[in-house]
Amino acid sequence: MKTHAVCLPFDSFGSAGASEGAQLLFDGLREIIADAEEETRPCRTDCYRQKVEMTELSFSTEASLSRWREIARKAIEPIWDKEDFLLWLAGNHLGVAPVYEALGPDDLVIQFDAHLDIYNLRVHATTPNHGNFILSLSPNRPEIINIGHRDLFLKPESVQGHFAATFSAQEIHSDRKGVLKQVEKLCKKKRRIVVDLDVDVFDPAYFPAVGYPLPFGLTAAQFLDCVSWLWSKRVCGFCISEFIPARDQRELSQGTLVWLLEWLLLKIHEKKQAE
Ligand SMILES: [Mn+2]
Repeated sequence: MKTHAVCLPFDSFGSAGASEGAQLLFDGLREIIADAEEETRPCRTDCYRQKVEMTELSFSTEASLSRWREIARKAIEPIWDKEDFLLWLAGNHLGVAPVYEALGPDDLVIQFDAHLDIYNLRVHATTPNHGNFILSLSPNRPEIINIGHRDLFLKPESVQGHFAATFSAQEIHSDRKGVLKQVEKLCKKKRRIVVDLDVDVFDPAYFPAVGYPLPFGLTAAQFLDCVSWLWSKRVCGFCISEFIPARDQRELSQGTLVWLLEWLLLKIHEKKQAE
């Protein structure tokens, strides 16, 4: 089993500057892989040597930009056909829509996001963007669970039907284990699971490099605990989006994500080696 890292530096229709985030993470991953290849002493990173393939998608022409969703989806399907792991580094959250579209109703996306991306209020655009893209997905889409939102606008009846369940950051703060037990139940009958991290789920104190920071978010440690709890063989993909390096402070956010990438590679490959 290999990991295929795909960089989709797309940040049209929301969070301009997030494409640089996708590229910076991709460069960080390249360095991680190069270090693993060059290491001569026994090391945990041995488990992912020769196991990571990297692809950068580009939308430098008008024709390719107009077909971005289709191009992105076509990059995903062969990876899952081989039952490899998909690591999707996107610009804004809309750039993760093709991953949702490559999944079906038997699958589940567990998204960590400060926002419930179904905003259709007066001030919001009606065409697909990074804050409403869930509304633009086909009916054949996977079930979605949100963890970590801080929404103060949407009525429960507006949320129902779009999400299998939503768990606010406040619920994580007050009863993380209780939330995770409920999520575990929802995972049970699902064929494949994708973890989708919109980095604004983090509290801005831990992760300032986002376009739309909201307070009272998750700590990096809480996020890591949630992902560890949810991890299983059925997790076939991990997405990261909305990282805007220009807003970072002392490379705090960048450091968090690069460490997370190394942790993920071990999570994906170390167990496989031991089995
Ligand atoms: Mn968000």
